[in-house]
Formats: sequence, C-alpha cells, structure tokens
Amino acid sequence: MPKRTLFIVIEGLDRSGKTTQTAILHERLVAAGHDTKLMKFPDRTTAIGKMIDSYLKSESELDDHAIHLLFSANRWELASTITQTLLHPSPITVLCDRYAFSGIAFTASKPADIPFEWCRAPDVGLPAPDLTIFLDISPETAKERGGYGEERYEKEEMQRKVRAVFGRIGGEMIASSERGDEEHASLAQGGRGRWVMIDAGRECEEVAKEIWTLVEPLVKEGADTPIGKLWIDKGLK
Ligand code: Z5A
Ligand code: MG
Repeated sequence: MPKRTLFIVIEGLDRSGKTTQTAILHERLVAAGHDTKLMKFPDRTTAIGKMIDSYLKSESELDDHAIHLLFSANRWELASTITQTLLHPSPITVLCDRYAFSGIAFTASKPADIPFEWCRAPDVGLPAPDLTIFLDISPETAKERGGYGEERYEKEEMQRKVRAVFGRIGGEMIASSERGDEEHASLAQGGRGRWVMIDAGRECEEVAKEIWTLVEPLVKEGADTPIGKLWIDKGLK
C-alpha cells in the first residue's frame, strides 16, 4: 500500500490549550512543507453545527441524548471530507481540534447518567485518527487560565468528571493500540490509533515543542495502513 498522510487529533480538557496548540502545530507543519487541513469539532458553521452552537450558548434546550447525536452527526457530515483529504493525490495532513472522544467524555459526565457504551455507539466507524494528542491539565491550573466562561459545560465539577472519562477512553485506546501492534505496522512503535498524553499545564512553547518533537518524524514517515474505522478495526477497538 502506498504511503498516505496522517489524521491527527488534539483532544483535552477545557482551557488545556487545544485551539492554541492546534494553530501552532498547523503553522509548523505548513512551514515544514506539509500541506495541512485544519478542522474543528463542533464545526459550528454547518446547519447541525448551528443547532449545537445555540445549545452551547444556552439559547435553546435539547434532550441530552438528542444533543449527543447532533454532535456525532456533525462529525459524520464531515467524515467523507476527512477521508477524501487523506486520500487526495497531493498529500494533505488532517489536523483536528477535538473529535469523538470529547463527545463521549462530555455526555457521559452529565447528571443524566447516560451509559458510556451508549455515548460511544454513534461514533463507531468514523475515520480513526492515526494519532491523538491528549492535553492534560489539572482543574486548578485550568481555572487559573481566566476561569470558566459562559458556555454550558464550563463548570469545575463537570470538568472533573470529564477528566475521569477521558482517562478511561485514553486507557482503552492505549491498550487497544498495543494489542493492535501484534498484527499491524506500528506508528513509529506506538501502535495503530496511538494515544499520547502531554502535560499541558506548562508554558505554551514547552508544550508546543513536545508536540512538534512527537509529530514531525511521524508526519515525515506517513502511514502505510488503510484509514482505520474508529472502534471497529483491530487495534482500534
Ligand atoms: N463538546 C461536546 O459536548 N461533545 C462533542 O462531541 C464535542 C464537544 C466535539 C465547546 O467546544 C463545547 O463542546 C465543549 C465540549 C463540548 N464544552 N465545554 N466546556 P469548543 O471546542 O468549541 O470549546 P472551546 O471553548 O473552543 O475550547 P476550550 O476547550 O475551552 O479551550 P482550548 O481550546 O483547550 O484552549 P485555548 O482556547 O487554546 O486556550 C484557553 C486560554 O488559555 C486562552 O486564553 C489561551 O491564551 C490560554 N492558554 C493556552 N495555552 C496556555 C498555556 N500553555 N499557558 C497559559 N495560558 C494558556
Ligand atoms: Mg478550543
């Protein structure tokens, strides 16, 4: 199979610097000659994204299950864009700010006690990231970055629960990519669908440097496996 470009996701807790670090990484990739498409979820520009935006700003109310499915639908409506970009004849890397992992972490942390497996189900089969960089930050440090804002989930108690669910997702992704390693070519030894946690409570440039050190050699090498399907393909379950 010819080499293809990578699908890289930056995930993390609120105020961990996802948008800041995605922008820096995007700049560095482009400067290094890697054409890169920047994406973000929720993508508030689509019709579904506008409903999500209105919900997050508390301008509208929706059942917890319904909004969860809208977040997922927002990814599915852009799934073919991700795949087509990765398979484009001229190589384009896809770099994405939040993805399905945020979807599970936030809904499963709500008081409604919606089961983890139910939260994961609608995203099963989406294009799987080759690499997910998880920006970890303590709720205390996050709070120092200006406190939580106006939007619905920006409360400390909720953020603690979200952190715990992300811990479960990350643990399962790491275990899965290690299992997958037995049969698949590895993403520079880290396994297919690699999940890497980075301490985001440090200076911006320190975090950016660690991300670049991780990403640069992987992007140079590319992937020689087909685009995975999230939680379906071996090594991504
Ligand atoms: N959500 C969901 O429920 N289901 C889903 O499926 C998805 C999302 C995809 C909106 O998301 C909400 O949607 C979110 C999850 C939920 N709920 N909450 N809460 P969003 O992505 O639109 O949220 P956001 O408000 O754009 O991003 P964020 O997570 O809050 O922030 P961030 O991107 O991680 O951080 P940042 O914008 O880069 O930085 C925050 C501030 O810290 C800013 O002032 C920076 O200048 C500063 N900063 C950044 N890095 C540093 C360092 N290293 N040191 C000091 N200060 C820093
Ligand atoms: Mg952000």
